[in-house]
Amino acid sequence: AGGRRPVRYARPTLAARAARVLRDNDTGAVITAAPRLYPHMWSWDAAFISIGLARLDLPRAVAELETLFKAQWRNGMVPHIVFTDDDAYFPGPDRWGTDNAVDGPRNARTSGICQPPVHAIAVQRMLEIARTSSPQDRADAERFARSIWPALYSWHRWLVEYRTPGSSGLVAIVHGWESGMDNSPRWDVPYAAVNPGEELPPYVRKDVRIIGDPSERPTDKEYDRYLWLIEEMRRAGYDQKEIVRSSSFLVGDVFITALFAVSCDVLIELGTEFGQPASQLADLAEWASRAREAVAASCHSVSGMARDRDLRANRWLDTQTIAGFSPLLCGGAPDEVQLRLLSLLDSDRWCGHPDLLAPVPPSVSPMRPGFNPRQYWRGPQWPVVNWLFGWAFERRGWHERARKLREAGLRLTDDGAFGEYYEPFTGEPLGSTDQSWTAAVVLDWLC
Ligand code: 9WN
Repeated sequence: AGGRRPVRYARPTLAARAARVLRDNDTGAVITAAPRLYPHMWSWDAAFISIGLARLDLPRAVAELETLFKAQWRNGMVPHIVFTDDDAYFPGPDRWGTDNAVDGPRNARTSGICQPPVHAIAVQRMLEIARTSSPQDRADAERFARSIWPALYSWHRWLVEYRTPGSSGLVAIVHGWESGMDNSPRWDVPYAAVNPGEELPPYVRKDVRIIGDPSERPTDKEYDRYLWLIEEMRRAGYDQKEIVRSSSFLVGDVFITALFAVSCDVLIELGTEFGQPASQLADLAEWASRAREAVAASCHSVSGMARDRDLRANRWLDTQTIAGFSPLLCGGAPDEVQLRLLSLLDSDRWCGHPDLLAPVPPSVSPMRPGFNPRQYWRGPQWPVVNWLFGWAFERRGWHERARKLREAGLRLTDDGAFGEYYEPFTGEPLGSTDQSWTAAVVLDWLC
């Protein structure tokens, strides 16, 4: 499959280019998720960015996560966007209307929802990196891991207290944006029940003006629903209990639940090392085990794939996407299910598909109806998702599998464009280029 793209950078050059992307996207205050499309700080992007930055400039990496956590809501939520003054992105802070939210932060303008809890993972990775670089980095990273721990704990507690409703044990989302996989077919059924009211205030999208080919982005119909959910939350004054009680979208997200389980484990490791309160460590252990059980209980009896659950309609969502492999991230599924998932991941339905440029798992299997190789979370490969599986496999002791994913990720991104996502067959970078988190994971793979 080689040679379909004109440029393949050698590794040192690729690393230098990745470093430059992070430097160029630094406004001085934050590192934006991408230069034009995303001129703000995104929650899970910031976590990955800090991992990449830890190699280049540890104090800058620390500052990035500190900025994010300074915008943490007083109830513990880490907001999905911390806004800069740039107004090139829609919806901006005025449309979110969180300024007067009871639990909102005082010193930052933010969105009113969250994103996947990968921050503990980032802190631990930063620490590992700093320990191999210099005594100064090591001391700074240890100080940081100790000081950020209570904020990470309260973020996890928020997910349990406000976002684990009902008996499924899955962490629930109230907007597809919270999943980080905005328009994944995972959400098609629950979104079909979201009916934008007449009162939806008019709006103009800015993303499609920046991305030359609008078909790489979600549709207008999808955007109406995204905006309608914001409208509902605004009206509820961002009162979480009320939103979970009444919003038209409430889905147990199995991918977030798996990340939550493993992030709780990581937080326990950090907390044990840095002498955090035993009662909080015990909470985390209980949360991790409940989350793991929920992920295992979601697995389909035939395919083994983990499933999201529509908590409004009370039914499993059988759409098969990359999120179906969630049990591989956190463990806890029966061995036999895990083996089935691993062989499915290797099969021609996923990473073993003969036409892939690089064996990186696509967001949706190329063999599924509805697979679209160019549209956002409906088919393209996302380097960060590949990083997460590689990181988890390494942690689980599956070194050879982790190495293969790393190599595949580097093959996909060696064009040096740092695409937001990639067309799986041609390797064409799609969406934004110079995307910060892509540059960050490439740096982590290379070093
Ligand atoms: C909405 C920033 C973010 C990522 C998400 C990705 C995309 C935003 C958008 O960009 O979402 O949050 O406007 O499309 O889906 O995962 O964090 O990179």
